[in-house]
Amino acid sequence: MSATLARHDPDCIFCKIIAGQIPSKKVYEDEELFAFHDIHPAAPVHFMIVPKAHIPSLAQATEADGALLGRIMLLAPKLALEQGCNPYPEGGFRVMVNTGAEGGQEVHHLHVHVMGGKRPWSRG
Ligand code: DGP
Repeated sequence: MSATLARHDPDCIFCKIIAGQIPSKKVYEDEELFAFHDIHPAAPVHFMIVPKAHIPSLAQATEADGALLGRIMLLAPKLALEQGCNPYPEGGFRVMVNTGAEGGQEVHHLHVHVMGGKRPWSRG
């Protein structure tokens, strides 16, 4: 079994989205990463990039996940532009990783929010 499949939680809503068991508005997919629109957008452009591996939160990421996290960060600006965010520096976007209850995390599968578009936003 691959490392990615070994880190799958059948009860996780984002694992189900990645597996296609729950529909989503997909933005991007490769072997390791999946990106899709947030069901409750807080900005004109609002999608999330998630690892396919079930890492519950940033607090559980390890040194071994370093390259994966780096790939997410480098993918964010590319997808942000593709999804309609305006270019830096007049435009740009926000990257947010809610972690744990006090960090506002509701879904316990590591996800990186990417938000942009003309302000004001609801989480502005
Ligand atoms: P957070 O608070 O960081 O855990 O944000 C979780 C986000 O996930 C929240 O903004 C809403 C979104 N979300 C929850 N369930 C679904 C779903 O079934 N589909 C999609 N596309 N987004 C979801």
